[in-house]
Amino acid sequence: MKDSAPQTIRLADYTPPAYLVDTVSLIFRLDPNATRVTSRIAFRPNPDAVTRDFFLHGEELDLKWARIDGMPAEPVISEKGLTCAVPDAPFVWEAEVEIAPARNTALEGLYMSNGMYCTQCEAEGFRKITYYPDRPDVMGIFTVRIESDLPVLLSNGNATDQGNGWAEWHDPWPKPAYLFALVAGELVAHADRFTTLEGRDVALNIWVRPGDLDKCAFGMRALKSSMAWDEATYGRAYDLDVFNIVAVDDFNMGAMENKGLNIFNSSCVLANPETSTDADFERIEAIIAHEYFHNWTGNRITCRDWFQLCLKEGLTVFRDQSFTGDLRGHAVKRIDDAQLLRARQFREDAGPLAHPVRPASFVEINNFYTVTVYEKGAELVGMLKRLVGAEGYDAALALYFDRHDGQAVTIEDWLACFADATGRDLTQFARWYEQAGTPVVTATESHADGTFALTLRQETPPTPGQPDKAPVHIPVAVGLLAPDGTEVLPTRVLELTEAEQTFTFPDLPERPIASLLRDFSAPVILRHDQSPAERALLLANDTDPFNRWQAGRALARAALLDRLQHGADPDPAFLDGLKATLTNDTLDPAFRARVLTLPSEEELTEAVAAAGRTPDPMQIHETRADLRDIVGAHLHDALAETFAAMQIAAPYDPGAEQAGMRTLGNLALSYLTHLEGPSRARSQFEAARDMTQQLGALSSLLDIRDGGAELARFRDRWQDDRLVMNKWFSLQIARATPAEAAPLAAKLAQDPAFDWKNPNRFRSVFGALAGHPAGFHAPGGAAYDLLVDWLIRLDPVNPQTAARMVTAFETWARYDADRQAAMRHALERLRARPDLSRDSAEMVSRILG
Ligand code: B3K
Ligand code: ZN
Repeated sequence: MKDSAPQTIRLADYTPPAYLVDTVSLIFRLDPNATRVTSRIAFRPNPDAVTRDFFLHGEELDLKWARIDGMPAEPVISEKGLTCAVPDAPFVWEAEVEIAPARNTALEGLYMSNGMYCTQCEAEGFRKITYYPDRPDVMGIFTVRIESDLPVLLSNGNATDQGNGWAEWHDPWPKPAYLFALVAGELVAHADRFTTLEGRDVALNIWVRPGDLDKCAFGMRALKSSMAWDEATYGRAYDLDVFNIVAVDDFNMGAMENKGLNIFNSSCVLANPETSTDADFERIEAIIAHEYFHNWTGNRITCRDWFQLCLKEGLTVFRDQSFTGDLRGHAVKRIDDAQLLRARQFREDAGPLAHPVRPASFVEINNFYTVTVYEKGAELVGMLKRLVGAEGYDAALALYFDRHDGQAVTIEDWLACFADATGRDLTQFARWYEQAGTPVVTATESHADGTFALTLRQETPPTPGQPDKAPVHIPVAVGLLAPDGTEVLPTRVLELTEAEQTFTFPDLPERPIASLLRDFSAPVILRHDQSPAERALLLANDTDPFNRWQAGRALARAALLDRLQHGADPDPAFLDGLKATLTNDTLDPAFRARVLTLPSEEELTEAVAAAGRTPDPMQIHETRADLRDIVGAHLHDALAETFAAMQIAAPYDPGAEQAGMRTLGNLALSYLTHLEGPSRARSQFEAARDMTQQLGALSSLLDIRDGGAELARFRDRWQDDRLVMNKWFSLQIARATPAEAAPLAAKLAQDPAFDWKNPNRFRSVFGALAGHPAGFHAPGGAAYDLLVDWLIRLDPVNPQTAARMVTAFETWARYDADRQAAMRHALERLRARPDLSRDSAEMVSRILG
């Protein structure tokens, strides 16, 4: 059903619910086309309510009957839900609705995937299951009965009883409806157990289709590490007798933290060395941790309303980042997180979709599960920790868990815990949650009479709806090095709160070299002019590994930009710095690989646009390729030695040590293949014992327009493995030449294995195309038209996934007039669809402005 006029929901309009829920009993009689859902809900008036208007959300439901305290009710039904006259006292609502999971292609609510029933309720999917106050500040205790012939019937909480064709579940913890889940199917479990620090014996299961049992061991290990970590680090123990994870093939995002019953996109939980890369393993470990950590940050303490989404997401991302850092090393993790933030969040912040970490309004909340809410949200937690110190952070979190357990709260409540636990005034810090845009911090230095002075200026550019910005509270971690490379001032956190401030450092007879924004202490763009020699010195000597990498990055960016503008050859300081890093065996291979990877085309595009020029995607692509070959030639012998040194004889292990070696080995291979041709890559492909090596080799071959035969063999070998086949689709597009990318995507979209209704498969083609800047923006605009053709097809079937992919166009304004016109034209074509979803309509109109 279509909305006549999509409504804007505003944070400022929040009102408490009129009625609260004590208990909910649901009975599901499952049927693909006619599932019956009976609900029995105990309501009571909310003492804090401002109205007594009773409203239950409900969409696409066929109401069979409704009763209040046993008497027939007469609700008034609209597209959005129902209203009804109800007592001004506690009462019991009962109703039965019919829904059709098999026809639910949007994958929101109760739907089917490969014959299995599953649910996705966050944010507002529960209203497609039954009539209910579907808002996170209404928390109830759920009891669920499932009736079906399928052998495995799961819901939240603990299993209480079961028989032939039915099962009952009870979740003792009050929760909002978005955390409800149900799964029914022919599933098998990889089972294990965990004993909590409170002595609770918990049954752990990863439920999969029978053929996938050999891909569960790693996920189980990650789950147990996550449980132990949350106990050791945050003092948080698990609180039910069972923890179930289910793998589902058709899923709009990564995974979902439903209480006691996490549902995962199969690509985010299933792994084994033959089919999964090191990057897959690391991502799976992090997502399992993330969903598990939500049990406390999200479930036990939830959000008052969806504007507070970062309260659970920013914090939970921060927690999963710390977990990965503890397991795999903080330096490399910080580099990866900063790169993701810069590549994707800075881009969002700089364009028409910019919004605050806590948005003030939305049309479709699913459009706000963004890098800004998640990753910038996590950065805000990190900054708080840096400002109050590790002990202050622990005290604030202890207070948060103690004070708000069982509640649905706000960012104000969260910040109050920090203020109360540490005595710090966070009034100005709160601006980070309200103000969109990436602050630009400009640093200038002077040195006189033994005193070094550092002046920091901050400015946040205007963003849609926010023309004027106020200064934010920025922790800038700083260290100083002497010209011989020794550290003369260890890290200290400066607090930049004004538009401009000068910090002085006495007793420095020699002018020091400043290492600023160590550990990427704030999500800002730092402008700090340093000479190539100073940067090379930092690359070689900085004690802060992040800034060591950053110095190399700055050199690489400068080399690329100089070449782009003036055709200049790279500064020898850059090439020598890379060589010194590559050959320094005392450095972790994973770290060396980060330094040796040139900035992406996307990063360069951003840099060109930020300098006020119009990026030419083709020129950027070619310049980067040129520089890659120059670097490769300069480092040739070292690369060959490194490649040899990174070969591993031991059996595959997905841990950081081996993974780092394979990353560096594959990077060396890619440089070498460009220089020497296909033979090394071909041998690696032949000998590969794991997917990381196989894909690394194939990628290098495709990069030099070779590897056709290997690609065909890869397909033959993996045609029955849907997750590996996603890689087959995406890799060829990612490695295609700019001119070939769109035609190849068009061709692959006609492949019999291209199941476009499966979000993973859709993204494996069109996400890959959108992620290939020179291919997506190749002259003529074929990629724009192709993507829009497919979005027009996908939108009525799965609005959420379609709307997400519209972000491919968010950067249109930074390109030349022809590309702008072509992108606008493509978007107008989408906008003109008579039945465009609310999801995509909101995205298109925000992007076009
Ligand atoms: N909370 C879910 C995301 C739900 C997205 C709804 N469109 C996964 C996560 O962040 O853990
Ligand atoms: Zn989350």
